Amino acid sequence: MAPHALIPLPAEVRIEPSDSFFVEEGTRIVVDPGDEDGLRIGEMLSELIGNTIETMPAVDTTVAEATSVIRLTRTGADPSLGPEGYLLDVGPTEVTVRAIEPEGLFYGVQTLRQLLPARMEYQAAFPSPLGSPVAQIRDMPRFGWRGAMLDVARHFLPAEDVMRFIDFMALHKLNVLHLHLSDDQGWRVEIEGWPRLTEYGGSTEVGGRSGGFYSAEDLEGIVAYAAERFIDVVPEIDMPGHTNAALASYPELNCDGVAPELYTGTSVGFSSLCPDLDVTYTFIDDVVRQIGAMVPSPWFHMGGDEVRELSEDEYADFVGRVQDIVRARGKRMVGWDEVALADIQDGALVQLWRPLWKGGDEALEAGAAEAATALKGGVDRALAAGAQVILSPADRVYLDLKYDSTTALGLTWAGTPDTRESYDWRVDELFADIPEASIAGVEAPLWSETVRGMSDVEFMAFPRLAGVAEIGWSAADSRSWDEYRLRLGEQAERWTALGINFYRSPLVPWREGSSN
Ligand code: NGO
Repeated sequence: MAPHALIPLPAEVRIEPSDSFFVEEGTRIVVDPGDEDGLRIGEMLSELIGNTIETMPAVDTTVAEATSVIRLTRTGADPSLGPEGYLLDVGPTEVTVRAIEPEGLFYGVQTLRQLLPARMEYQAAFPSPLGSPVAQIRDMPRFGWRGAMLDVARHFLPAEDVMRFIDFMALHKLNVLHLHLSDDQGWRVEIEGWPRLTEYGGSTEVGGRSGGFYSAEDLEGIVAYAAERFIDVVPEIDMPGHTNAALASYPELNCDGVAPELYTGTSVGFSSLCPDLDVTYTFIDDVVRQIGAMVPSPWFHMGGDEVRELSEDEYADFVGRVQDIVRARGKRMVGWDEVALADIQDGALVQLWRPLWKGGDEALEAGAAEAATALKGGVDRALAAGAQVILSPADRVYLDLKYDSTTALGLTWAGTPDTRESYDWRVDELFADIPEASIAGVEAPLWSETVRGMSDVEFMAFPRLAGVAEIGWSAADSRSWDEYRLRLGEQAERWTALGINFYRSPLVPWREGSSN
């Protein structure tokens, strides 16, 4: 059995299993006077605990005569732990979370949650004592970008499902939700002045079923829900390729003025916005401005992947123009790794996804070796200009790939990364030629060609997403698969209580538990 079930693994953990803190009917949560964020985080904790006890713990700024206290405070915090770091001290009668920023308080609470019994996650649990071992934890993340991506374009996911996914991200201290909002098969966000994008372009999805889209209120609702959990929603409108839904909606966006049919298959690379038309850039500017207003993130993801319809020069000019629009609208650009072939500016992010970084170019086939050389040259130039990278190597962290050849859902184009392969790699080995300071972090994309509805999403994401969360958060030297798989096995009861439809990987000793 693992000594604790914390994922991601904290920087320093001391557990004293012989002594415990118990949440009781009289337990109080105490926050600093005037700390609105602390109050909100305290209330979230109270609700969680409230599943399992008769009276939800009161959240207040003082405590008269409680025998058991959970304190969330900014005083005595260690600034060297950074804005997301925290100290968690679980004593026999008092728990203290200290952090300089609310993010840190929130993460300290997630850690406390994982120390408390999994049955607290049931919505209406039978009242029973909740104990945490006495512990001292000092923690901070390795990377600032710890992301997951949902492709709501190939198969649409209603806002409630996205929020449920956000809950699971928060439990694992992930802080970026990248939403892939448009592709050949669907346009999923309302844009004023371009109503057919959603009315027509959003009407279907892969397989030809009816699709769907987010109104501005829906998207703002998702963003607000995420923000309460310290998750930044990064919107992506994929361009110039992956744009059939937009091209089908507006003939004037096509070079020949003729709109193609809606597309419900799963091929890639056949569509492109027309780089020679002025209306293309008016359209992009409208989209960037309006989405930028709905989503406060500093980032706008322009896609940029898999463009086969433009020449290299046309492509590079296009990316340059979009980058200027994004900057003019006050945002910083993110793009899939092909954008490194254009002139990438200071402050942008290049998301490495193609499995071209494998230990030395000799491991690659001839065509791929050429692509790898071009990509690496582009990335070097982008880094020299002041850009950074996000790591999403498909053969490791693409959540839409099958776990093995027997998985019913999923693709296989970059392999079948099982739970071990998606966890058991090191950033400094796989990307040895990129300095750590140039790495913003890691992100696990879940493309949805074969993934329809929340139950499919959960099955493909869990357990792999927990492993990616740990790669993003925990120091590389502290991680090992042999130890991790035990901690992972301990998640079964909590994930079951949360109703997560996770894949019981045969590589993991799941401890299902039976208590409620
Ligand atoms: C590729 C492609 C996507 C596919 C995905 C499937 C990128 C960046 N573009 O990743 O359109 O959905 O693979 O795994």
